Amino acid sequence: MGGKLIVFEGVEGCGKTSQMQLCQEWLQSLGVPVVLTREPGGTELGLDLRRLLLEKADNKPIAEVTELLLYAADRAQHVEQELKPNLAQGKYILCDRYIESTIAYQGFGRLLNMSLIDQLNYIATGGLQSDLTIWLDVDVEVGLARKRGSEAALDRIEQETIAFHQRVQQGYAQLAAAYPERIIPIDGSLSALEVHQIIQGILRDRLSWE
Ligand code: Z5A
Repeated sequence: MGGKLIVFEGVEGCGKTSQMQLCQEWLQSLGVPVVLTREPGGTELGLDLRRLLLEKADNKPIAEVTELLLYAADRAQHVEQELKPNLAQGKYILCDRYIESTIAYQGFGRLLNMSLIDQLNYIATGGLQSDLTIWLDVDVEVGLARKRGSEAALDRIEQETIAFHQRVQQGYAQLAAAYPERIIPIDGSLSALEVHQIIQGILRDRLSWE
C-alpha cells in the first residue's frame, strides 16, 4: 500500500481540525496507518515559525513578503522531515493546510505575485502535491463566528478584514474549479457528522486501501 497525502483546506473555522480527527479515528478503525500534521507548525522548527507568524499583530509587524518566505520555510522543512518520510513508509498523511493555503492567503488575500508564490511552493515542495485536497467550503462569516465562539483571542490573520477573508474564499473557489480532480469542495456548513460521512464516501471512491 502506497502512502497518500490528504490535505484539508478552507477559511478559518471551516472545521478542518474536527474533520481531521474524525477521519483519523475512522481510518485507524480500518487499520490504515495514519499521521496527522499541519502547516505551519508540523515540525519542531515549524512550531517556532508558527509562533512568529501567528502572534497578535500588535506584537511584531511582519512584511508581506517576509510572511510568504516564512510559510515557504515552514513547508520546506515539513516536506523533508515529515511528509516524504511518512509517504515512503506507506502512511496516510492528513495535513491541515498546504500549498493551496499560500495561494489563497498570500496570493488572493494579500495580492502577492502569483508566479512568485508558485515558484516558492515548488522550491519548498520539490513538486510534491496532495493526492487529494478536501476544501471545506463555508461562508467567511460563519467560520469566523465559530472561531469567535470557541477562542478568547483571534490570531494575526484572523484579525484581517472580512474583505481579505472573502478574497481567500474566492481563491479556494478558483482553485477547486481549476483542479476538480484533486481539490474537492464539501459544504462545510453541514453538521460535523454529515461532513464526515461525505468525506468517508470521497476517500472510499478516490483512494483504495481495501
Ligand atoms: N496560512 C497562510 O496564510 N498561508 C499558508 O501558507 C499557511 C497558513 C499554511 C493557520 O491557521 C493560519 O495560517 C491560517 C492561514 C495561515 N489563518 N489563520 N488564522 P490554522 O489552520 O492553524 O487555524 P485556522 O485556519 O484558524 O483553523 P482552525 O482554528 O484549526 O479551525 P478549523 O480547523 O477550520 O476548525 P475547527 O477547529 O475544527 O472548528 C472551529 C470551531 O467550529 C470549533 O468550535 C468546532 O467545534 C466548530 N465546528 C467544527 N465543525 C463544525 C460544523 N460542521 N458545524 C458547526 N460547528 C463546527
